[in-house]
Amino acid sequence: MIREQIDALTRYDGEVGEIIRREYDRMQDGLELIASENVTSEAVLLAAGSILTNKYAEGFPGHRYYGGCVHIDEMEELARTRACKLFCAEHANVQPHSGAQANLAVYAALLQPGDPVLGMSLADGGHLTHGSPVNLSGMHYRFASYGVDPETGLLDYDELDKKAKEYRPKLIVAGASAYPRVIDFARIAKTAREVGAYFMVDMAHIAGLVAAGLHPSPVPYADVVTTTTHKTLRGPRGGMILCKKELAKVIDKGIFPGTQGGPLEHIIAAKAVCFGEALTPAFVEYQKKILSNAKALAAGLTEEGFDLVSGGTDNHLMLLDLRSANITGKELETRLDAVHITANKNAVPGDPLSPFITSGLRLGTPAVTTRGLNEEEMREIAHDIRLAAVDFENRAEEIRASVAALCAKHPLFV
Ligand code: DSN
Repeated sequence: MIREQIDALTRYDGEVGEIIRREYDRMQDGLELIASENVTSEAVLLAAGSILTNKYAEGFPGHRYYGGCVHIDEMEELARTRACKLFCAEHANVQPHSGAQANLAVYAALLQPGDPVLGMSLADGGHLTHGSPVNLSGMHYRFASYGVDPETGLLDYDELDKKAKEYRPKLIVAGASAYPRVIDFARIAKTAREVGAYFMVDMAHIAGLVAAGLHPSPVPYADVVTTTTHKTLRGPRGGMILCKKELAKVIDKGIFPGTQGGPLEHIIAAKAVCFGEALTPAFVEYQKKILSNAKALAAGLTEEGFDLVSGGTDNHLMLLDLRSANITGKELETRLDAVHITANKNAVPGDPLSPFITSGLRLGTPAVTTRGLNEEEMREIAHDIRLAAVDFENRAEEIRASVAALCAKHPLFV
């Protein structure tokens, strides 16, 4: 179906169609190991490409600023209901255009400019929108940060607790974009309660695992939970906010009129499809395979001689510490690109190099697991990555052949 869609588009607009065709081929012919990416279903793509893009619907179901929203209301209500069922949440706002928008909307809803906030340091695996000075979050609010123990690579909960008691934040933000271990939300919630702070969890990376019951859910512990819908959750590119009933009004206002205008109702339809898929037993099986593939890839990389931050992984991602491998994250990312393996350079805790170079590489298994790759194939990929790191000049063709065979065996869409 996807090929036919691209053909149809190419008949209307050859230039656009051909670029999409080239991107389709790149995806089909390469192994996607970026931990935050995935391959959505045809149903998600159909909804995202639907006529709902035509409709303006500022406001929320039952309270819109435009006429003609009767079916849009049905769709947004369906998405909200499915989201609440999936995550056992009291209220869902499915309008955030992205995870960053979701986070900024929560800050706008709960904070005043200049308020103190405590979030995980970007350098230790946090996220730009958790208080980086180059992001609006760090410019408008007074963020302090906690991080990981430099020896173990594990979140230092004692340090977090100590900082919270000294700093007295109005909000504590948990969640990460490069942390390979389980996060103890109950423990951070206890600290938040003790210092009288709101507790927000950005579960974007692990949302699929949470939905499947394979990572402890933050929903019972946090006042507000934000997420994207396109990572492990495997839906369309977008965001969502979950919260307790008593915060529903203020959080909704943080999105509209606070930080966004018209919602993307075609994307909300695709989110509804994604939540429907995530409520099936097949999705739980898929998430289990993401985890077993991540464990196999981490074990394979360790056997190949790589150091992993924290020594391994409990979730869908891992972080190679390349300081002992005599190669930078940037160089390894470039070499892997050349053999059709896509990954991203990433700072490791205590990284002496700049974020544009880095001493680390982040790898994740959601997208390759969607394509059906198995644990044995993860070990083959680990070997390919090792060859790229140690003997790229002589072994590049061999790696390309290995990648091509894996991609041919596991088509992007069947
Ligand atoms: N950019 C995302 C990631 O790659 O983790 C986080 O927003």
